[in-house]
Amino acid sequence: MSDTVRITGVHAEGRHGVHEEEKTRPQPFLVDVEAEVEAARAAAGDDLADTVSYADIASDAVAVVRGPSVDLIETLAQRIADRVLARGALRVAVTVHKPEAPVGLPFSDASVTVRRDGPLAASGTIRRAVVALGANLGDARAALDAAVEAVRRLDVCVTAVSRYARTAPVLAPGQPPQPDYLNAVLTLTTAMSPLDLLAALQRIEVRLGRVRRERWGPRAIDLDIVDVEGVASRNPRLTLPHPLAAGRLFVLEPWMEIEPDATLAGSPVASLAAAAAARSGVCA
Ligand code: PH2
Ligand code: MG
Ligand code: MG
Repeated sequence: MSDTVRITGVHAEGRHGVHEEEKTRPQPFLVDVEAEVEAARAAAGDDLADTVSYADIASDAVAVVRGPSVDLIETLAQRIADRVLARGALRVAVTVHKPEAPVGLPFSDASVTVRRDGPLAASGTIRRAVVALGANLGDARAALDAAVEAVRRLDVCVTAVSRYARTAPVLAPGQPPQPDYLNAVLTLTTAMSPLDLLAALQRIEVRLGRVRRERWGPRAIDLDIVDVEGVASRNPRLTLPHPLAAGRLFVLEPWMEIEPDATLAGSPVASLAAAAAARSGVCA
């Protein structure tokens, strides 16, 4: 479920069209945009920084319409969609109207609508993803085994699974003690969208007995998407790369074992691991 930020009838003059005359004499274009966003955090905190501003969308539309001349309103709509997706929208629909197009017959409006998925919602491109597994309740080894098996049954190809490492729990200040974790990392390729992969991993967590009690509480199984090739997201439902992974040895070390040359947001995982180990006073 997501929310919609909508602005309609954004007006600007532009020089777009197939006919030579259209490239010199400006004519009006009107733009409607529907951006799918996750507005719950913005609404809870009353903070514009957590959503996409309709004013920014309007300035995207105006910039494209006033920008370089193109033949097609499809191209304008695509360019506006790209800009709105870059602002963090999950999906977008952009309609460009050209009410004074030189049609040569009476008409009231000509328009094109394009609908585009942002990287979190887009499926159909095969991408590599990194998933971190952790468990510290019950039979953790059996839980990791079952989770890996369940992931293999998704529409994915599991390309590597690390060894299982026993790790001390990383806790928030003041949190009561917890049993040690068993952690692992796996890599996979999939054409599922990152959001569909997230939903599938959450179903596996539920089937394996996960209950959500408290943040960072002990858990029967935890499956976190650490990284998806080519995707950066600040969406609260799925932030990519995982915002804490760069400092977590229990993710970096198993990951390095299966992908020694991996990078996370541009930094080699090996150097991140060395830095995290130095901070924790452990020899890497
Ligand atoms: N996961 C947490 C919090 N702390 N500590 C270890 N060692 N391993 C984890 O997987 C882990 C943690 C929240 O997901
Ligand atoms: Mg986690
Ligand atoms: Mg998790």
